[in-house]
Amino acid sequence: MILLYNPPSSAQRKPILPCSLLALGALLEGRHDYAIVDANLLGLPALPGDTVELLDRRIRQTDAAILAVTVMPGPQLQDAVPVCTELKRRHPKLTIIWGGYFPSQHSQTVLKSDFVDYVLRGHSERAFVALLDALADGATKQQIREIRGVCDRDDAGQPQDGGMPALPKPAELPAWPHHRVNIADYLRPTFLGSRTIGHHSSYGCPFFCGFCAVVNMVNGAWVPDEADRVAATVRMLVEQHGANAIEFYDNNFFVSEKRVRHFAEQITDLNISWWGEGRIDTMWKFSDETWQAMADSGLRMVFLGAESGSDETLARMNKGGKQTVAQTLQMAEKMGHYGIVPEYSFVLGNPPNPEADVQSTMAFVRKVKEVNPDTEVILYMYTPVPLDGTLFEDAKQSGFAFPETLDGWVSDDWQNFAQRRSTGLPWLGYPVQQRLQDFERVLNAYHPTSTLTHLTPIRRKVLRAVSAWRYRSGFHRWPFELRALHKVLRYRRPETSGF
Ligand code: B12
Ligand code: SF4
Repeated sequence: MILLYNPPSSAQRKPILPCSLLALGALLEGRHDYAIVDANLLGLPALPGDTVELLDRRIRQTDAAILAVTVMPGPQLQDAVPVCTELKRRHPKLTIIWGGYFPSQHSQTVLKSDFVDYVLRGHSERAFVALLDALADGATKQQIREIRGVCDRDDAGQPQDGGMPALPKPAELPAWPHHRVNIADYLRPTFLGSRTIGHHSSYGCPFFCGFCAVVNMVNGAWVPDEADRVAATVRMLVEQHGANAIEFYDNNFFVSEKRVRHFAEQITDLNISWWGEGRIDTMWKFSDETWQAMADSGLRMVFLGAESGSDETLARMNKGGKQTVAQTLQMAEKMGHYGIVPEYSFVLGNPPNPEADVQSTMAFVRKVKEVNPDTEVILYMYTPVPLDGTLFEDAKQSGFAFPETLDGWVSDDWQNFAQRRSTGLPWLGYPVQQRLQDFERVLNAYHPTSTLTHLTPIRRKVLRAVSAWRYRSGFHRWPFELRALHKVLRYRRPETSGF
């Protein structure tokens, strides 16, 4: 028996469909005996003590020999480290395998800890099956090492890098085994609909933005599932499970206009809402017919990397050289025309001059709001990912270095870092961070967004009236009155929202 484990990924939300584990499970069906264990269903907060007992019980009940864990940086890592340490102590023969974004980027650091036996890097469902087959067949260490993507330790205990496996093509993979989970557990109320569920329809992204963790997972490759198959899955989720809204977690759902248009046309009759992530310069080229088809099919909001209010910074971020701030403004206007909310994400505080960067982007955000006040604005602090030849080099020159052990990664400072809330980055003084938070508070009070469906028109007017002098004068500091108002009206998006 193989247990596929999803550590707690959010302290505040209803559980999100564990897509990573469903993608792995799809290839195990009929081949290996497995079960999905999702700590997010335990009720909150699920502490490492609770999840150890949950897994310990399941291991004993099923006589499991393998525990495969999906690990994102942040809370999942914070659970996975103590939980796997303890389970290895209790079950020394249990083989522990880690995969997902964190171990893909930091495989060597993970393997310095002896409780993880194997790390699989990248989109590794095929490599995972090959490893399980090899373990079941009693393969030698050397044979296992030949499977691309599998990282382990050599005889001297030194971590070995197995490289990235070839990117599987979703169109050639079996459908996800949705029957392995109780879909009703994952239907959540969001602004999109009362029964929202997630899906994922492509791997990778053809771009190379210098701050993005996707780049070294896929190296510029983008492989989609077919529009027909994606539409059929959505139809199944709606008709069989009562979903009325879909969130697409693809890194870049909108790469192919043809695929998007075809998909949109296929789901229009379902009368649902949907959301996905895209690029401004790509979608800018979509025809009016495609925009109309997307709007008609229920596209309510698109998460777009606006990133910065300066063309120079966009170029330094390697946004592809085609996206400009002028285009960002025009896009906000265009989307307003189609009734689709732009959800603009900005990456601020970039080295080498974070102060100026924050300042210019804050000014630009105000312009965006003038063009389309419904625009959602998400402000992230620049958080380096290990990507050579990019902003990461500037970060390293400022004295930045990743922790070299898992214990380092689970410390409070690095947890904040992983969740893009760090105040301890060498190039970033705390005042910059504070200034940004104060600005966000004023901005969201003056322009409460349309996705905050609980805010009545009267409450919106109150928020605007109270914050108007700050917004107009640009004095955002010490917004105590807005902090108090937030407690009553909950007008800000949760701190951890967005991906
Ligand atoms: C949905 C999602 C979430 C959900 C939780 C999902 C869950 N598992 O419960 C929520 C909203 C809670 C979330 C939160 C966060 N997320 Co998130 N999230 C995503 C998102 C959009 C989709 C993940 C997904 O389901 N993908 C679909 C599956 C099929 O792909 P996959 O996960 O990559 O899995 C494949 C491989 O990685 C691998 N694999 C994965 N796990 C395993 C395990 C084993 C054993 C093996 C062999 C292989 C394997 O094989 C899979 C199949 O190919 C991704 C972006 C993306 N498109 O992937 C970001 C992403 C993973 N998140 C990210 C981040 C930063 C966060 C946060 C830290 C953000 C924050 N501000 O706090 C938080 C905290 C994370 C945590 N709580 O631990 C980053 C990670 C960046 C990085 N530096 O590594 C990503 C890449 C977004 C981005 N572009 O920056 N997230
Ligand atoms: S377009 Fe988005 S997903 Fe693609 S590399 Fe840039 S930030 Fe990453």
